[in-house]
Amino acid sequence: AQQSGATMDRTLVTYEIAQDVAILTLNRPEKRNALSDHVIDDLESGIAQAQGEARAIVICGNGDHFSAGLDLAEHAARTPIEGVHHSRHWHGVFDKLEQSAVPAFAALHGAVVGGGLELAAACHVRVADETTFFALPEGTRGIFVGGGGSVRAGRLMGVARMTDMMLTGRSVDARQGEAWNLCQYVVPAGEARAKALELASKAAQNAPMSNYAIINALPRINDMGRGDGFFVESFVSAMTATSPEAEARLRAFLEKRAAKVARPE
Ligand code: 1HE
Repeated sequence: AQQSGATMDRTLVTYEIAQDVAILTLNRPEKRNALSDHVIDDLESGIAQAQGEARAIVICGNGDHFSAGLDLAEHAARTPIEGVHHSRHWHGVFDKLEQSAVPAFAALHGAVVGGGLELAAACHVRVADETTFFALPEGTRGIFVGGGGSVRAGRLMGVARMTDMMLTGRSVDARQGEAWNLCQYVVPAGEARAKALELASKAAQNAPMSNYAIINALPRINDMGRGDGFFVESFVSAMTATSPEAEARLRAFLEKRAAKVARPE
């Protein structure tokens, strides 16, 4: 399954794996990659498949936009309790991504809107190209976030900015998004996927235990009080440092066989 370039077509989310990185591409460009139930199901199975065979994930979108968010055509038909289950299902799928065994890198361009931003926020690193714009138009549509946005996007940018975005429906460009912590990188138009792949390939070479600790321990510790955080950190630290892989990597550095930390480019 790890063959370079091996592909497996899903209808609405394509899956390919190359050099240990699974690339999940939202593939519904005619509807601007709106997240229908079908898209969420395909995303779920792609995330599950990546757990077994990839060391990092890249999520990107086909066409001119990353994602227009919730499929508004499907939304209208739900009863209140169906709406609760729908939202909880998104939570489950996005949790699988955020609490994945391997890190996820979002490659963003064009609209990163509503549920599209919630999906991006469940990834660990976001790379936006200059065409990217972020928005939370839920207020103008008469609805609310339901894909974990009030928790994840709110923690990323802060509740005041998120409140403003939801009340006014304003769009935030890539640079502003970077300043607001909605993305960690801004690259020229058309280069987000390549940059995300480069970063994912780099992260894929880390010790799996370190990557697991980074993506699973950090958000949990962030939700804890200081004392609990320090306590949990000491255990995660001791567990990772005594793994055989850590010992080999530390020895490699001391024997001058490992790369030094590079100066910023
Ligand atoms: C859609 C959707 C959608 C496009 N659901 N069909 N999201 C929104 O409120 C964003 C709504 N979409 C837009 O504002 C624009 O489509 C875009 C700025 C993203 C892109 O504009 P553009 O000019 O490239 O495309 P378009 O012509 O508006 O859309 C092309 C087609 O996609 C068109 O369908 P067609 O049959 O007329 O060709 C659109 O109707 C369709 N389309 N976006 C369904 N979102 C778990 S809670 C999460 C809550 C939310 O995500 S709220 C945010 C919803």
